[in-house]
Amino acid sequence: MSSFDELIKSMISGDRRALGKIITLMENDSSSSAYIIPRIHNLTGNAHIVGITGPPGSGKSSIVDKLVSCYRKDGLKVGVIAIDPTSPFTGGAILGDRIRMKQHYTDRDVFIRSMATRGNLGGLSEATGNTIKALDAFGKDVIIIETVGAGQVEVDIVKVADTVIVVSVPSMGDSVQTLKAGIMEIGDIFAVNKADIEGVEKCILEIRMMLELSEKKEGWIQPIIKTYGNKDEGANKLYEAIKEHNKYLIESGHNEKKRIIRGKTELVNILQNLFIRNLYKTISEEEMEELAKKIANREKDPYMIIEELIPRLKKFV
Ligand SMILES: Nc1nc2c(ncn2[C@@H]2O[C@H](COP(=O)(O)OP(=O)(O)OP(=O)(O)O)[C@@H](O)[C@H]2O)c(=O)[nH]1
Ligand SMILES: [Mg+2]
Repeated sequence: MSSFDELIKSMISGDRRALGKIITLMENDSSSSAYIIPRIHNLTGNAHIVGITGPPGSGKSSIVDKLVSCYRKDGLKVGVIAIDPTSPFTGGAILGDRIRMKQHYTDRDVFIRSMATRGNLGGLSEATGNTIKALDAFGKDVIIIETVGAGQVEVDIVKVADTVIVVSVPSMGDSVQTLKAGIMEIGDIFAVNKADIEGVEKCILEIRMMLELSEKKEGWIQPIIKTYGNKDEGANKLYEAIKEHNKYLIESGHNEKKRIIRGKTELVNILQNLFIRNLYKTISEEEMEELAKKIANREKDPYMIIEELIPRLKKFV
């Protein structure tokens, strides 16, 4: 039996250290994923995947901490993936998560994992997808993914999550406007956090107005819930709304549709990464630089170059 098989076996039997190792292996090296995923794929598809996104500092981790307590009260096993696009090297926000969720770090039925994006979106999606699979195969009932609402990542979350919570805070002013671009459509539930500070009703009104203008979800009215990340109040309502949304997904058959979208996303992500990796194996950084210079000084155009490169790229398409 290979050491990978041993590790997979240990993970399936509930060894948290093995789970951590497997996630690291898959994060660092795609060929590990190509070995591990086929051996765990059949054990996945049971967890409810919840995405939570919103501006930096809006209280996402504080809310996750409260939600984890709700799940644990019901005896459910929880996985948390905190994606940190802001500080790949300093680990600042990761440290913040550790402080925010510290009461759960010692709970054996809660597994918290932070991931830095390292500016690699495609890679992030592949790694996140594989981490979700590992947690799912490990037997987690729910997997919560926290991402800072910063561009593409928050829109991508919708492709991996069953239920998406969008967090906003009252004093955001213009930020509510920036939420508009794409984010209203992805939210299944809206949390107005820091509801203890002024302007909460105005914020709710603004969200409601924007929801009126955006595309409706068939058979689901997105609730707007006041939360207090620093107090227990509100978290229960949010928890109930998440359960309600899960019920709606199952009863309406949307769950199946989401699974198909997810399958497609997985395929595209893996293919994209495979292509990019092979591309860089085929063309050196120096050659890429030379080609880019030719485009810049109008010696050649990108399509012309690709035409020339195709014979070399053929072997992996
Ligand atoms: N007043 C008030 N402060 C809150 C509330 N919820 C969270 N905070 C505080 O807001 C700060 C940021 O909270 P986090 O939970 O770390 O926010 P986050 O969105 O996870 O932050 P990043 O992951 O860094 O984007 C912390 O100091 C919290 O204590 C709330 O409801 N009211
Ligand atoms: Mg956080």
